[in-house]
Amino acid sequence: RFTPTPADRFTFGLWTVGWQGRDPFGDATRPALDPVESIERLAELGAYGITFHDNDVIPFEASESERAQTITRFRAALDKFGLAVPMATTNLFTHPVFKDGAFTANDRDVRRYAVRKTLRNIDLAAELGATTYVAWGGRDGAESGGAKDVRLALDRLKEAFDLLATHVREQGYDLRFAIEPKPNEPRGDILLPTIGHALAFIGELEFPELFGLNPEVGHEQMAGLNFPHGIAQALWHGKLFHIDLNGQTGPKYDQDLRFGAGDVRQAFWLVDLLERSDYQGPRHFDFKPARTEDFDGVWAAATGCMRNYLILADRAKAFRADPDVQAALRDSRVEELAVPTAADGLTGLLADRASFEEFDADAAGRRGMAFERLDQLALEHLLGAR
Ligand code: 3MF
Ligand code: MG
Ligand code: MG
Ligand code: MG
Repeated sequence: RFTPTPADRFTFGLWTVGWQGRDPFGDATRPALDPVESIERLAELGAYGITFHDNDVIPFEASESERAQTITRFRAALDKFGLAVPMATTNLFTHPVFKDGAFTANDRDVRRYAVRKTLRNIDLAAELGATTYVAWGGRDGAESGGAKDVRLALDRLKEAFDLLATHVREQGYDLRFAIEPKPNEPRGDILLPTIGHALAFIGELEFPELFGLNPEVGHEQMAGLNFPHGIAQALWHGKLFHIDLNGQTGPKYDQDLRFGAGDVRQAFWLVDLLERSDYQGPRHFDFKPARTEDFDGVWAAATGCMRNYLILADRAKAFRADPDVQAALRDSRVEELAVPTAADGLTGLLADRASFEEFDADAAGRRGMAFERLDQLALEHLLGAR
């Protein structure tokens, strides 16, 4: 029970299990992991695929021939262990050249380099069969007000995304972009800090249909926002292209806890929403196994991510199937929200005396919503008490 299989479509960033535990105050606590070993272990654990930044596989300084050899070895491992690559992305943040950002660096030569680095990895992503290309701003942001003209930075961000989309169209790739919002860290403030900011920005692009979102649990929660609500809005706009699942305990540094750790109630409502939605993409984990762990702890954390998703899906299903919950949902009039407010149109609404002139606002104000009972039932299902 709760044993993941590839049919569950669980995917992991190579940088997750491969994280060596370096943080701003401490050195690495684990040696580097060979991506081929990660592929083998994740396949054994029941994952469907892996995702990567260019430099998770190909060292930044690799020559053309080293790059080609590395890719050949990487592809062979994917084939051997049967893992897919549904998504890829670019590292535009580690090397010092990106210290002021990539697509929005003040230095034009850095911006041109960043777009070229991304274009090259898009070609590799398409070659490996990826259908989603994630763009996380990384260091596109600032620490001080005078350092970045944000309106110009948004012009340059649009310019970069228009170039990337033009390339995808010209090459005929079956690839869409998923922008990943994050409020801060490593910059003091990052551009496109939340799902809402990113959705609004996409509307200004030349090929908006090629752009959606890759929201991350912890990133929205760092801003104190409700992640399931953000996901619901992304779904509503048809823009949930991909997702980064992990855990976070409120507004603090980007914790990247394994999925299910952190705010388990939001995790429950998230899985309940995803499983009832039309989202068909991978369930992608972007977490960091704590730096206290050895490799046994790394694989335990990866397994925990997948098990917690399956357990929460099971709990959410039981919640929805419970007759007491169905009665509580009725008492809370949850489904009444599906009824249009004025199917009779503006004329009908204006002519309807019951809607205003004869409406008893005091009586309506006295009606209880019965949400407490509904939420208690949810909590009891989540806690395994029902
Ligand atoms: C940073 C992140 C990133 C992105 C990745 C692209 C290193 O907080 O979440 O992970 O997810 O760059 O997908
Ligand atoms: Mg993150
Ligand atoms: Mg992420
Ligand atoms: Mg995070």
